[in-house]
Amino acid sequence: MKKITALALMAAVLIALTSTQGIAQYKDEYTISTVLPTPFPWGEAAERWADLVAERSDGKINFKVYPNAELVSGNQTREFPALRAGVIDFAIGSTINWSPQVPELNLFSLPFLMPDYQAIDALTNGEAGEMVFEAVRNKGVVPLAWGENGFRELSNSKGVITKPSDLEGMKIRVVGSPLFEDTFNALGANPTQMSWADAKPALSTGAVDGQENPLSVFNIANIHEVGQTYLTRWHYMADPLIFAANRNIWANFSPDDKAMIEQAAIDAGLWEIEGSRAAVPTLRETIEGHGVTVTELSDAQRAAFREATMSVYEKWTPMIGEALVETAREAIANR
Ligand code: X2X
Repeated sequence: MKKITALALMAAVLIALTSTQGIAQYKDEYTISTVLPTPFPWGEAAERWADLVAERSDGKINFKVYPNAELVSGNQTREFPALRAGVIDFAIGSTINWSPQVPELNLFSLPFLMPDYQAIDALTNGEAGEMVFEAVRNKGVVPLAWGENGFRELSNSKGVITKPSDLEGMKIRVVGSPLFEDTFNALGANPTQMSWADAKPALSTGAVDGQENPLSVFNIANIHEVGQTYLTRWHYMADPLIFAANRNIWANFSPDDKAMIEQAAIDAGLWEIEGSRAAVPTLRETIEGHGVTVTELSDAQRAAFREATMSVYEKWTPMIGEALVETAREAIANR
């Protein structure tokens, strides 16, 4: 009798201990949402994260990647709310797609703010990056690490673009935040917002004349096949990717597993950033090999685009936050 009571007590203590430490119950599978699948760098980053977590947990924690924003029926700007609500456990999201819910993420979309990779790194690895992560946290999602979709370049089916007036009246597919509509309106173009799932069909029917995406996306999605034979490398903005977790899912992991999952995200992110940057020269050659006219802008030509989009800064700086934009500018100036 006494033995049974002692055993029952021990069992009760064990249950209490495991639940306060949050290691009571792990799910059989955790979802990771992405917009792009493999072999896009974004999809590769997610697979890498899943592999590292499986390996480092000896198979105990199982992540499964759901690309094409399929957990939100392809509607990529609904990914963040779904992650916050727990419809999705983890995600690697573009700052563009999450910016409708986290206005601070529009920082990276300010046209011609970041001239080079060092500028991106100065933001993500510095105080500005911390401020952005804090904003994500305040919206109820746990940010873990950075990745990168890449500098977004402009393609179209009509002709070479070297100056704002070349964009006059052109129908351009844009994504996510209304900031993009302001940028393209400022340039005299005719922007149309649509999801990535709708972009290629719209390009192939000629419903739109152009689009903007990193070279990796242009090449892997074979955008040259839908009449996009002119590409201008204007590097007007780059969208970092954020590895993140649902808050309740995150709270349920033990401290050791949290540290492991976060480190795996950091490692997968660094690997992806390095790989996608290194691929750019080859991508450029491949795209030219497909008969696409690739135009590089001089600094003076870029300055003309920058000048033409200054109104975007005026309108969006208050929404992003004066302090954040200032911190970012300083970090870029001192990079
Ligand atoms: O929709 C796009 O253009 C894409 C795939 O680059 C993003 O999700 C931001």
